Order: sequence, then C-alpha cells, then structure tokens
Amino acid sequence: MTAETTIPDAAVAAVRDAEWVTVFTGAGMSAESGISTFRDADTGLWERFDPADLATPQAWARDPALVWGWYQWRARLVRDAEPNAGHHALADLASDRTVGVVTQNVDDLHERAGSHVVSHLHGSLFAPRCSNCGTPYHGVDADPDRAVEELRVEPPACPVCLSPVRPGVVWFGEALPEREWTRAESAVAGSDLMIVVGTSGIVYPAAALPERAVGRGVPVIEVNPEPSALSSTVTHRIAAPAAVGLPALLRAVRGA
Ligand code: BV8
Ligand code: ZN
Repeated sequence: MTAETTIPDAAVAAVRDAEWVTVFTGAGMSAESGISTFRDADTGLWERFDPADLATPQAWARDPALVWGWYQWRARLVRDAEPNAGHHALADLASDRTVGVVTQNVDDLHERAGSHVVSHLHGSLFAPRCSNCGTPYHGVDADPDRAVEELRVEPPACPVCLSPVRPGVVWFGEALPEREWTRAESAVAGSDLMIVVGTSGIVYPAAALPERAVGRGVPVIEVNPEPSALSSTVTHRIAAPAAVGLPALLRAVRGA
C-alpha cells in the first residue's frame, strides 16, 4: 500500500464530528502483528486447523488435550506479538473523543495498545475457566509460556471440582456471554460513528452490529484491504490494511 492511502473526505468529516465512536474489529486487526486471520487463504488459521476439528464444544468433548494445546499455542503467539500501528492509532483516536472497542478477537492487543475494550464478544485467550463449575483458572500451568511445541497438552484440573479447565473463548454453537453482548449493544446504540476493521462479517450474531449502526443512521467506515460481507452495507470504505489505513485516517482527521 503506497503512502497516499485514499481516505474519503466524508469519512474524515464523520470522524471529526463524532463524539462517541464504536470500533468493531475482527482478526484482520491483528494480522499485521503476525497473528493469522481465520479465512485468508494463504495465511489463514483455518487452513492449518480445521474449525470443525477445534473451535467447537464437540472437539473439546472428543479431544480436550488437542483443543487446549491449540489455544495455549495461540496464546503464546499473541504473548510474543506486539500491537501494530493500527491498534496504536485507535488508542490515539481516543485522546480527543470517546472510543469503545467491540472486538471479535480473543487476543489482548487492543488493551496492550491502550484502548478501552468495551466487549470481547468471543472471549479471551487469557481467561481460562473450569469447564464444569466456571471458576476462573489462574494456575501457572495455564501460562502460555509453558505451552510445549507439540499441539496436544493436557488441560489443568480445576482446583474446586477437578474438572478440566477450558479456554475462555466462545466456540461455534455457544451463546455469546450475556454481559459482553449487552455492553456491545449499548455501545452501538449510543455511539454516533462506527469504524469496522478487519472482519469478513460472516460470524453472527457479531456481524449484525454494523447493520444495526447503519439502521440507526450512524455512519460506518470499513477499513479492510478486501471487500467483506459488510462492504455493501457500510457508508465509507478505506481499502487498506489496518496498520496503514487507521494511521492515515487519524492523520487526515488531525489535518496533518
Ligand atoms: C451462536 C472464538 C447461538 C474462538 C469465534 C445466525 C445467527 C446466529 C448464529 C449463527 C447464524 N448463522 C450461523 C450461526 C452460527 C455461527 C456462525 O455465525 N457461523 C458462521 C461461520 C456462519 N455463530 C455462532 O456459533 C455463535 N454462537 O450463534 O450461538 C446460540 C444462542 C443461544 C444458545 C446457544 C447458542 C458464536 C460465534 C463465535 C465463534 N468463535 N472465535 C476462537 O477464536 O477460536 S469466531 C472467530 O471468527 C473469531 O472470533 C473471528 O474474529 C471471527 C470472525 O472472523 P473475522 O474476525 O471476520 O476473521 P476472518 O478471518 O473471517 O476475516 C479476516 C478479515 O480481515 C478479512 O475480511 C480480511 O480481508 C481482513 N484482513 C486481512 N488482513 C487485514 C485485514 N483487515 C485489515 N487489515 C489487515 N492487515
Ligand atoms: Zn470446577
């Protein structure tokens, strides 16, 4: 992407006028931090680890060590990664307006860049809990740095009821945590601009949030190098990667 990323003037004006921005992000937000997305053909996580095998309650029931090992491996990749210029631009955007991040991502890169994350719709790699009694698990054996090379790692046992500890993420077929979903709905209902970054817009009910913003007459700006399932719905598109498009948008808003 060349230095002169095309930023529509109307998108710059929409950010300048906004007092409360909801930023809705997906896996593409973390791609330039070296974290694979789910559906990009060449690097997509899907290609190496079939979602039907792993990101479901059925996989967990069938082979908890394989599922636990995969999430521990992913947690270590995130721990070894850094927020990218896109994460930092979003944190900077909040210096002169209210910005709340609603993310589908299970990494902590927004937080590490300094953003206020209103909602982790699909949970977090860093919040393991008991698969039976739900007690949060803080044992040192859940430390991603302890993840071993091979994929299969036996999950720890809950100290309260001895059931296996599971990843703190939302699997396909599982309901989103009530609190996270309600906080995301409130953010979308109250904000006067939405910026959508790095999502293919095919995972529901999360993907319904930009549609709700448009339905409220709120401008929606999409930052994605490729068209997505949301592209026909959004108000403005910035066809650029997050770490290029978001800093360029911020520079344009600041009149740089
Ligand atoms: C549920 C955590 C019901 C785990 C994830 C209709 C209504 C409701 C549900 C459904 C429905 N239709 C189908 C369903 C079921 C399902 C679903 O939506 N399936 C899809 C595949 C069709 N939904 C569910 O199962 C949800 N639960 O509905 O429960 C229920 C209700 C009551 C009681 C019981 C049950 C739960 C979904 C949550 C699944 N968990 N993650 C884990 O991480 O392992 S979803 C997973 O996909 C990630 O969270 C990821 O974020 C998310 C979405 O993918 P994207 O983020 O968009 O990433 P993707 O790779 O697809 O796209 C990347 C994009 O980035 C691309 O556009 C690319 O161009 C762009 N990009 C690339 N590089 C860059 C970039 N952009 C910017 N910069 C770059 N550098
Ligand atoms: Zn327990």
